[in-house]
Amino acid sequence: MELLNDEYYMRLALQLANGASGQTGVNPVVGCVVVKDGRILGMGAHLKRGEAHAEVHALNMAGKDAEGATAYVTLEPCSHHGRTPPCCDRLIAEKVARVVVATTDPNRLVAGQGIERLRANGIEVTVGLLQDEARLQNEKFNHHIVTGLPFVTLKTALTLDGRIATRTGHSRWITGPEAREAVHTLRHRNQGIMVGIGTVLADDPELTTRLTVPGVHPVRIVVDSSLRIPPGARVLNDASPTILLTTERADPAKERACIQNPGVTVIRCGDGPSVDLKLAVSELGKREIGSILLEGGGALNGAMLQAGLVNKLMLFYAAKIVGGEGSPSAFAFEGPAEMSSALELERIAIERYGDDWCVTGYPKPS
Ligand code: AOF
Ligand code: ZN
Repeated sequence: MELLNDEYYMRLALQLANGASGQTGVNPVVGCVVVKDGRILGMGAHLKRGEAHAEVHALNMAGKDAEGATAYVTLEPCSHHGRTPPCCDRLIAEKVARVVVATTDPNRLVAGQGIERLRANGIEVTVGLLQDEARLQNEKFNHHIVTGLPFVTLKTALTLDGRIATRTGHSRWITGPEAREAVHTLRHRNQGIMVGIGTVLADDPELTTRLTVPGVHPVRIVVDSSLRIPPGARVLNDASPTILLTTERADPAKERACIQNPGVTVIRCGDGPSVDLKLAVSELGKREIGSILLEGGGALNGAMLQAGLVNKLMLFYAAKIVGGEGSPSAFAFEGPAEMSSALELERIAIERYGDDWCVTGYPKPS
């Protein structure tokens, strides 16, 4: 009976966390539910980096009644002084009797110490309930906190024959409105959105989040090895930030012109003819961009895949075939000689969006 109850409340905590997805920056999403005698006393979610953690919101709501209660938390309560005081100390101070944790915190400043401290103070702790869901929910945070690199999700719309445009370059639209709306949700859920200069030159996109409900805009990241971006490009001329990734070879005068626009940053990555993508991604990670939606053309997608910098793929297939000898493919890279060396995906999921399908997968480690 207790296990069933536990699962019910942990699911609720996961839902609370999910509601804040996309608005916590490099921080995880976390939900907390405080329960006593079959009654929910407090609920909370971490809503913004630098502001209260989930446990604090839920305990504030529960007030004095938290004594003797059970707290359900989707992530191990923190034990460190970060931007806010440790949550485990607060749970101890409120005399909570039991804490149910979905998964441990991979942040090395916590990493099991939160659980240890709760136990050392006589609190019963259960760990691992709905762990897989909880880990998946924070896959971006888990990657960034451990590697210092952003979690890169490659997203593309493509025809069944793997093309992203017709032989004339025409591409509007491959997928229908439902899939395109889903992409705007993905933009909201990533801190950065990355494209190649080819996309900017061809479409002059805004690269913002346009949803039926308001969303958070990601930082626009343009890979532009020789700063070919035109001064009038939309991504340079609105209030949202844009990062241009270029090389040491780019003309300093062009850089000066670009950074005249407020919100524009230029990062030089390597002195080769094209941007050193490994270096670029690590620079972005250092600037606390913990997640990137890669919406490249075939060349950038291919280069990022080849460099092993893609963590997840979301491929929106339309039931269309365009053929054409030169029509651009979603992945332009040399590719292996043997089928046995193809890049394989694992943990595949397929979802339907209107008339289209999204195939999600993760590159198999080679
Ligand atoms: C929790 N509950 O709701 C969250 C936790 O800089 P701070 O103070 O926001 O701390 C961020 C770190 O705290 C983050 O890297 C992760 O380890 C943990 N996040 N922990 O107990 C929460 N958001
Ligand atoms: Zn905390």
